[in-house]
Amino acid sequence: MKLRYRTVFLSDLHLGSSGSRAKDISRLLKRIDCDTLYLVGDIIDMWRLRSKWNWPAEHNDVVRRVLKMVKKDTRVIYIPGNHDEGARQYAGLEFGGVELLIKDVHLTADGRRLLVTHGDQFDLVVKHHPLLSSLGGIAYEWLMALNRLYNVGRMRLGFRYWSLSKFIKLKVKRACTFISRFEETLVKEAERMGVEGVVCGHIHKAEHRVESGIEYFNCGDWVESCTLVVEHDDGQMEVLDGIELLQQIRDAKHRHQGKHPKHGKRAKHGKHAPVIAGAGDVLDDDDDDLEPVEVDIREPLPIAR
Ligand SMILES: [Mn+2]
Repeated sequence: MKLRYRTVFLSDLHLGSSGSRAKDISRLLKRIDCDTLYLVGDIIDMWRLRSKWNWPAEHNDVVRRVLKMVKKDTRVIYIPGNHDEGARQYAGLEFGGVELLIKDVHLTADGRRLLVTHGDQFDLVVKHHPLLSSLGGIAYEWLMALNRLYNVGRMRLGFRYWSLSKFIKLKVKRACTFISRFEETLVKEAERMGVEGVVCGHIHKAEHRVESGIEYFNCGDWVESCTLVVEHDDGQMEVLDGIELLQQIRDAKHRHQGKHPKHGKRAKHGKHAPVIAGAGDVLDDDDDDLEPVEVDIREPLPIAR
């Protein structure tokens, strides 16, 4: 089963950091068939890699999955963000068929032009207070680690995933002001460029809204919310929950095999094992169809300082 889209926009995968949901990203990419894949920044977290080299096999699998899509004629455009800004110096070049660009204007099937940018250039905190933003980054990582622990407990008890940062973003007014200012600035930039909308990432908050006639899309992230923006073949754009998509694929697969979608193989023992979002033991996980490693990243990539 393949999910067919004209364009897929993913951002903030943060590969190389322990929080990255790399396995889920690979699972989803495996099921996607699209003409163009935009990687909208913070794909490889060079900030984290610089302080601690952490590149498990699952993170490499994402790279291999993307390269496989290139081989199958998907156009892949990588627009670096602030966590992979080292790659910006290679803008205009191509790596294994992946095009590197600072920003792009995407033309939808129904003729709308959308500015594609990571968005950190429009984040005043990152721009003027780099120390503050990296401290914020460390605090964020601690919070995420705490949130993961909490959710392991919740899932063992059969509860749904609960997002701490979503809660904070909803509750804390300052975070709201920050987010709305970011969104506003990007809408203004699209207006200035005379395009119909913008697709960005950076603030880890998936979104679609229309502000003064300009469409604002944010891809969210794959550290926590696991979201993506897609363009259907008719030009319709949509923000999707990646974990829900994976669940639908799983259910469809079980229906196909004539099993009850909720209980899978374990049902015959009469045990109601909870289906955990992201736990892919029921999903076909073999990576035999992956190409041999073409890019083996053992050494840190050169980083411009
Ligand atoms: Mn960013």
